[in-house]
Amino acid sequence: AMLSFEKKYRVRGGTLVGGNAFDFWVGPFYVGFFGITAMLCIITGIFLIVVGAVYTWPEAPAAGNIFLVNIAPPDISYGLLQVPPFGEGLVWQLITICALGAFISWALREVEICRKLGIGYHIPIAFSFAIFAYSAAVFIRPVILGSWGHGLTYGIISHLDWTNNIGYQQLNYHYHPGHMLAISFFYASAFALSLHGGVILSHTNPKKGETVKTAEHENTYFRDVLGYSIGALGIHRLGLFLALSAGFWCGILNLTTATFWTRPWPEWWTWWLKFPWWA
Ligand code: UQ2
Repeated sequence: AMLSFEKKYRVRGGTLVGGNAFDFWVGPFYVGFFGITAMLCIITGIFLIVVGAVYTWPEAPAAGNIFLVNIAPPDISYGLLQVPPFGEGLVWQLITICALGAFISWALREVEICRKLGIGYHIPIAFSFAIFAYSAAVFIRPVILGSWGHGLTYGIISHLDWTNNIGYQQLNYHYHPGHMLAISFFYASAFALSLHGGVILSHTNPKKGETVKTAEHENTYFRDVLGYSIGALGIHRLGLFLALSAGFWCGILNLTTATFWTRPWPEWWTWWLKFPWWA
């Protein structure tokens, strides 16, 4: 069933591509040109994952165990331009194209919906940070290093092994400043969301017979505890910043590993020790 306000906002316009041609809904879902391209990429991608999993099955030592399925990029020796056999990397490349096609289509469909509603582009911009983090692992870093073989492998256990391997290739990942920043932003995101979720529920869910509290209660609470309230709008700006920073530094972490810095990560910190007042 369509909600009363949905009908009101189902208006023509705001499309980036295709004019009125794909400007329609299927049930609750807005379609648009990018809804079509997203569906094509999703269906093709899922089909290729299934085919790729079956095709590369003999490589799973205990056949039948989904945890061991691994769809790997081509061998590093193929570089960026040589085409590998289907089961030895081409299927990984095709899946990656479908994934990027689906993610980018989804972001652009979000843009069309924002335009339709006349709201800001915050959501597609936010999603683009996630697309950036994924592209860093499967596209940008392999291009910087000159071979698709450096891409993230697809599999439940295998992607953990891949992460472990490139992480400890440079002695200790935890000394990577990008890793430190990404982790810190993940922690800060969880902290901010727990404060925000807590304060919202605490004043909008009163005991039976009591009234819902106000924005002044929220402000007063944090001023009592911390001497500072960031405000109702501020907490959402901060939340978006913290969350986007986490994804952003994940991507930077990936791109700087074994590319611009090839020595052990603990050695990166020698600039710190070279300060004149400590030297
Ligand atoms: C706040 C406020 C909210 C909130 C929260 C705060 C009324 C409903 C959670 C408190 C947040 C602060 C002081 C920032 C903390 C900093 C980090 C890095 C987590 O003031 O305004 O609105 O939900």
